[in-house]
This record gives sequence, C-alpha cells and structure tokens, in this order.
Amino acid sequence: MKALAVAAAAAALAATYFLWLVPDPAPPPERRAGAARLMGELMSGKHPVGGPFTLADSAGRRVSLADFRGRLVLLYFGFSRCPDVCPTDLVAIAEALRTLGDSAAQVQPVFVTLDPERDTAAMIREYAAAFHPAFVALTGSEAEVRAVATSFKVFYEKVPTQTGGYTIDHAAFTFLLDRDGKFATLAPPGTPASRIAEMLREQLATTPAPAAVGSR
Ligand SMILES: [Cu+2]
Repeated sequence: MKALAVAAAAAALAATYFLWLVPDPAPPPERRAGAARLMGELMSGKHPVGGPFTLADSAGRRVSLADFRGRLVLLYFGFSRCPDVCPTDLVAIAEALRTLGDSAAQVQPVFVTLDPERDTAAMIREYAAAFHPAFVALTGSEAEVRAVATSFKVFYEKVPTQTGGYTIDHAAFTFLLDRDGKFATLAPPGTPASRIAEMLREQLATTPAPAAVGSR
C-alpha cells in the first residue's frame, strides 16, 4: 500500500516535472534526455541530492549553505522574469512561512536565480523580498549556478523567444533541507502553502531547534 502510494506520488511528480519542462510543443530530443536523466536521478533515491554550495548575495558577499546551519532551508531555483510558475511557488512559500508564526525564524527561505545573465544581485534581492522579507537571494557565475542547480537535479535551459530574447525552462521544485543542509524532501510546482507549511512543521518536529537558534 505504501509502495503504491510512493509510486503514485513519483508518477505525479514526474508528470508535473515534464509538464513544466515542456511549454513548447516540440523540444529537441537532447533536452528531453537531459531533463529525463536528472529527473530519474532525483526520483531513484540512489543519487545524492544537493550538497554544500557557496554563491553571492545582493551585497556581493559569499554565502554558503553552511551559514544556515541550525535552521531548515527552503530552497527554490527560478528567475525574476518567470511569468507564472516562480511567482506562484514563491507566494506559497511566503504564505507557508507566515502561517508558521514564531517557528518561521527556524526556516531560511533561499532563492537562487537560474538567470544570472539578466538577474542582477540587487534585482533578485528585491524580487524575492517582495514575496517574503526573510528571503536570501543568491546568484553567481553561469558555471557556479549550473553546478549548484545540477547538484539538486534541477534541469533548466534558455529557450529563444520570437522577439529575439530568451526565456528559461526550468524544473520548479521547492527543496526542503534539514538543519544540517542535507536534502530532506521536496514539493513539486504548484504545491499549496498549507502543504508546504505541513512539510515544515513535520521537519521541525523531527529535529528540535538547537538552543542557539530561534531568534535572529
Ligand atoms: Cu520560474
């Protein structure tokens, strides 16, 4: 019964992954292959998800995942020009944090841009803070961002638009990391705030706050 539920959840997750990855009717086969490989690695449970990273915040300071030790981390990869998926999920994350009350101080929301070319550090700080003031917004070189996203099995790619610019197709997961920065679980795109809050409460209950954490 449990295996069945897990399989169903995996199938639903896979469906949302591809749904979001394929907004255009005929993506090239190699794109599908890259997305499929990362998705497979994410769902198999046999590959490590995430890991330590260091990127830059809006002030140009280097920020490491380890800096958030002791707090849970809600990690989201996106870009500020994203028309709807990022805003929807970021609203849900922010709302989930608000419903947590005081416990929200034990959760660090982190936004990493997948579009370092256009998203300046100042822009993403403002963008993320508009959803919730606690957000830390991070960027880096194209290579740095790619390395972090790939470690979380996040597929993304620039796709040219008809107006000569580009948009970014990306997997849109909300990753929940435990107090040691290790991957705990994830929420697929479109997960409602109530479900994210539930995820957070469960994780907070599993690992009580160390004495030093709780105020900031
Ligand atoms: Cu997006």
